Amino acid sequence: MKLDEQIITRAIIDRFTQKWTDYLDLDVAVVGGGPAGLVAAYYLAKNGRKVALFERNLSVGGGMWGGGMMFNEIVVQDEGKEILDELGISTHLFQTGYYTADAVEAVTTLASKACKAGVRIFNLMCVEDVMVRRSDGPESARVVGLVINWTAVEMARLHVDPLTVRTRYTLDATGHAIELMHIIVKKSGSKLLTKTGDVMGEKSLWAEAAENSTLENTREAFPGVYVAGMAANATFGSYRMGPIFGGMLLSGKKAAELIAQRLDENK
Ligand code: 48F
Repeated sequence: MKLDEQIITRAIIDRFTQKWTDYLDLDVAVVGGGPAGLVAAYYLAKNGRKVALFERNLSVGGGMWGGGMMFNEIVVQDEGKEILDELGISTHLFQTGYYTADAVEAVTTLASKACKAGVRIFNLMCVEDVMVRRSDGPESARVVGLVINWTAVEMARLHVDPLTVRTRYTLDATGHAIELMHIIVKKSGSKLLTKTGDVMGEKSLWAEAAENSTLENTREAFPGVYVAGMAANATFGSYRMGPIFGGMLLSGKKAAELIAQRLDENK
């Protein structure tokens, strides 16, 4: 078969443009494609919501590829195993209450499930700002959109203006960096829904306390913006957990349930 480079080029540009324009107005924008963001996006899309996930890196998976210290195995507890079972990711009992999974199988399966459920993943794009609107209603300020640019622009420090997407809800799943929360505090002049009104910051490693608090901290942290995964603990001032991933998976699922409920209430 003869191949025409012009057709290949046109196919890529046309299809990407279509994908991008179809996803400029979202039910949920997930920022960060680590385990928490991927799980949340998967459950929301499976539930019929229009979800885009923005990931700064070339690949999604965040900190899950490397397991612990580049030993590419992850550990989950009983509750986390249930989510891996549901997704069809193989787990192996290590000893009572502790299971392992291959980190590469976990990331690739999760990413594949998310795509097939309808999540549009935009990799190589970073969220560099938010759009906040004020009203006289109960939520005086609310995030209504995200400001997006290519990672390459960010890395090269080029002066290139970004583009935007509109979204009903946003999930900050940016991990330890909690990038959206910092941007909101710095730029909106509003307080977060934390005890101090500010980003409370992450504490040192304590697996058990951190895993338990991740779920409690998975909630709305600013009107319209939820936090999940490590971002939840870092926002609300709890511990890091190290290479145990049950909390990340459960947090993603809980964030999806909470946001779906809000979308239903505000139909
Ligand atoms: O760090 P990450 O894996 O977050 P997570 O889902 O999971 C944390 C664990 O990996 C591990 C842990 C628990 O076992 O402590 O660290 O909470 O994934 C966060 C993703 O967000 C992307 C980043 O590249 C990474 O893949 N990210 C961060 N900021 C932005 C972003 C941004 N502004 N725009 C787009 N992507």
